[in-house]
Amino acid sequence: MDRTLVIVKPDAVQRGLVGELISRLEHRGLQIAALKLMRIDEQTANTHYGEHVGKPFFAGLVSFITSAPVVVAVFEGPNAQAIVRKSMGVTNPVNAEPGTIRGDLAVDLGRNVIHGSDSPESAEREIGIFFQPEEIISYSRDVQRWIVE
Ligand code: D4T
Repeated sequence: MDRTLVIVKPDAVQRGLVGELISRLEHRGLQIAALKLMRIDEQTANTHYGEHVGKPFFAGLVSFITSAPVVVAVFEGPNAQAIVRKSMGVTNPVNAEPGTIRGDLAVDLGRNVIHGSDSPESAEREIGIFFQPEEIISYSRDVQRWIVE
């Protein structure tokens, strides 16, 4: 089954949007395989955002993501990575379509409330950064036959 990493970013935790964001992805039909509240340390932030090292916004990005607790989750389902990205809307909330998480709940690129892996390969890498294998739980749901044909 496909899995992807989601981070409910510090701004969303501070704004009381954890339930809203997780709910939207659950209601879409994805299944929670792992979930925890944590504080990201600087080393983990550097690893997670490694592709952005050297960019002008890197320092601000690391300081933001480490500034307060986040909720990290693994969501599971067919095409989970692509489905989460579409549900999130594009990176800059100014351009995110209404109906998407960022299009409905954010206005600023530096406070865009959620992270989702940008490819299946990134998903595998990022899940490994935040979760030990034993923290990820496989289970079946009777409702699944009403979500996937
Ligand atoms: P994340 O990784 O947070 O889900 O965002 P995206 O995958 O949608 O976008 P990204 O990796 O290109 O950007 C990571 C993160 O950096 C912030 N950012 C980005 C920023 O503050 N200024 C910028 O100019 C860019 C491009 C927003 C998301």
